[in-house]
Amino acid sequence: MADIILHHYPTSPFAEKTRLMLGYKQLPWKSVIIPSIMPKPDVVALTGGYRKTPMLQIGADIYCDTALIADVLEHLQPAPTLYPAHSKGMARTLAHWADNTLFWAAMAYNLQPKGFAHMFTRVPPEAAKAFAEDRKAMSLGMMRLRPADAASAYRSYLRRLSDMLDEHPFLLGDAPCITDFAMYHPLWFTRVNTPVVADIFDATPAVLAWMDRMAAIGHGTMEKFTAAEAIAAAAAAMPAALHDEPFMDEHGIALGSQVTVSGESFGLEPTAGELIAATRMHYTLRRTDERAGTVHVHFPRIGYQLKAA
Ligand SMILES: N[C@@H](CCC(=O)N[C@@H](CS)C(=O)NCC(=O)O)C(=O)O
Repeated sequence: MADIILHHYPTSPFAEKTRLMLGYKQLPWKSVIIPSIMPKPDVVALTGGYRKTPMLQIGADIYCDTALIADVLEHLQPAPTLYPAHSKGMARTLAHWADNTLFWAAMAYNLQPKGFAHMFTRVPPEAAKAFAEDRKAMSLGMMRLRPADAASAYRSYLRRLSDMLDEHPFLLGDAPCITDFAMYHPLWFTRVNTPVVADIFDATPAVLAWMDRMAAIGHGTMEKFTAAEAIAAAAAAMPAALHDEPFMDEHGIALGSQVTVSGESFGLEPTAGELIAATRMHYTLRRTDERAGTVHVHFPRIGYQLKAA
């Protein structure tokens, strides 16, 4: 199999979710560090527009969104599973809640002025300003929680997580599953990137102990790789054969049409290409880039809009 290449940056919570899943599955990976704000020409050469972090590349296949990346890793290495048979519906549903509701409450709390100032202390003021402006543009039209409301919500969510840990070491049982990885990363951000506001954990020591167990999973075996090497790897590879799953049309858009796929909120940059698969859970677009050659870009259906170009 071609190398697993993760395009990410150290402080990204969704990247931490993915690094830990790679560690959990003991899948060796190559690390390409990408910018945290636009422009990201090397990312866009591969994705065709999608700019969120992280993104996973295997040869000429590009996987956007950590919900899809989790499915890809599960397929490559089924054990240990992210989706235990007895709770897979619940595990995915709770993970989706964590990646959305918990994530935004935690981030509004983390990036309150005190947290933001801590994160950017060693960075020139222009860089902090550029980061704030990039994220403001990404969240146009989104309802953002004010820090005080975020603090109350986050505190309640932490108590609920603590209750879930009363009877077992991980959220849904004796081993971590997709719910643990999705609930962990926004809390990791508080602890590691904005420790000045991490006293919110004082009331829930069971959550801190669970976070220690999650951190102990580690990131597995990683090797550094450059963006140029990753783009050359895409150019040298053929996209993998598509899975033999039926085409499911919900939009009246035929296979072979030129389409765009974009996020529903936060970072709406579209990827354009030919729709070559639309399965129960995923879309695949074929596109050709000057540097990366022909690539297949994959998205989950949930959270993304498919439109005729
Ligand atoms: N639903 C996406 C969310 C990804 C996301 O929002 N990532 C943040 C960083 S953790 C991001 O893209 N920030 C802007 C950027 O990195 O350009 C996923 O699961 O991958």
